Amino acid sequence: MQDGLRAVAYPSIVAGGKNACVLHYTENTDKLRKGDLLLIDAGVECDHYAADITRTFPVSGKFSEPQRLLYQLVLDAQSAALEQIAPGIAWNKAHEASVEVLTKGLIELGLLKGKLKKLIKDEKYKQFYMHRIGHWLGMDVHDVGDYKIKDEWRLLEPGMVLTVEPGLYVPADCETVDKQWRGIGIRIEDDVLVTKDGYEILTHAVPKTVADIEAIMRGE
Ligand SMILES: [Mn+2]
Repeated sequence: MQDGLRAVAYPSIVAGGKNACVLHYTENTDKLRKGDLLLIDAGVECDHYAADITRTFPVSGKFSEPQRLLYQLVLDAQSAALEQIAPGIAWNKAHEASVEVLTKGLIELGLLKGKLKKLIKDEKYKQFYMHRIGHWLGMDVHDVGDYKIKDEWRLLEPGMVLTVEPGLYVPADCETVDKQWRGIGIRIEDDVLVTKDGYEILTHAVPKTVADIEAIMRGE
């Protein structure tokens, strides 16, 4: 271990298949099955600062069509959220952007039925996306710091570090959606620094597009 890398920042989550739908699954004892996705949420501390990274990738190297469609949707939601990271933008904007993209995509794919605005207002997306976009990151993985000041969402400032981690989790027993979607859990999480002009993804070196993940799984 190189100097400065001291310990894991939190218990790793290594969740194959439907275990990825259990948000804090840390038993990490199940067998991985061909055709399933594997979600790994893991980070080490470096010079006492925590990292918190999640990637989801196919065990056998290639996404199935339903897995790819949901994965791309989560990635699109993350891109939309990242567009809301800049000084002066309220903390909740990234979350709202992720909710809008995910809800719209879930309608298009047929997992949710109804009008976008109403589904968002009624929080129907929460059956598949039940956590928020992220948290402050620093010397602790869920670092100290207010998210609201006097009832107003805090504005981002240069030097702040946060995670951007949308996800979709379709319970294995979810009878309101077509069978092909059930038991798929996906999260994509990067660590992001707010800069003077926008943001920098500190974890950019870890592949996350469908093409890059399938290439690395082929050993390229
Ligand atoms: Mn996190």
